[in-house]
Amino acid sequence: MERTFLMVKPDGVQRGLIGEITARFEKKGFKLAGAKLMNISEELAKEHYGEHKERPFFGELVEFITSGPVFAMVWEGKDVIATARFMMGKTNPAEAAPGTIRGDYAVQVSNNIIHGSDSPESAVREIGLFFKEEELVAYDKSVAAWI
Ligand code: DAT
Ligand code: MG
Repeated sequence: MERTFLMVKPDGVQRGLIGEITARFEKKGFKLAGAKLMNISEELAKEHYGEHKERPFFGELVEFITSGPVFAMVWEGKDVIATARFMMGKTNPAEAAPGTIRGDYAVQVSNNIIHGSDSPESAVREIGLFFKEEELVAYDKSVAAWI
C-alpha cells in the first residue's frame, strides 16, 4: 500500500486547522500511519527542502517552516501520494481550486498551509527524514473493504 508524508505547516497549526485537514484525509478513506506535533530544526528544514536551495525564496521558506510547530503525518492508501496532492490544491493558493485545502484556506504561496510529497521517491525520502520506523503503526481498519 502506498504511503505519503503530509505536514500541516506552522500557519495551519497557528490557525487551528489540524483537525480540519486530518478530517479530510480520514473521511476520504485514507489511513493514518503516524503523526506528531514537532518543531523543525534549521538543519531538517534545509534537508527537507533541499531541492529548492538555489531558489530566491529558499531563505524565507526555511525561516517560515521553522517559525512554529508543524503537524507531521504519514498517510496510507491507494494512490495516496497523487490524491493527497490533488486534495491540497496547487502550490499557489490563488490558483488552487475551491474545495482543495489551499483553495479553501490559503491566500499566498508562502503561507500555503500544507506540505505533501510529490512522488513515490520523495515520499520515501521525507517519511525517512521525519519518522523512525517504530513511530509508524501498522493496523487494520474494519471498513477497509468498503473503501
Ligand atoms: P509544493 O509545496 O506544492 O510541493 P514546491 O515544492 O514547488 O511546492 O515549493 C515548496 C514550497 O516553497 C511551497 O509550498 C511554498 C514555497 N514556494 C514555492 N514557490 C514559491 C514562490 N514563488 N515564492 C515563495 N514561496 C514559494
Ligand atoms: Mg514540493
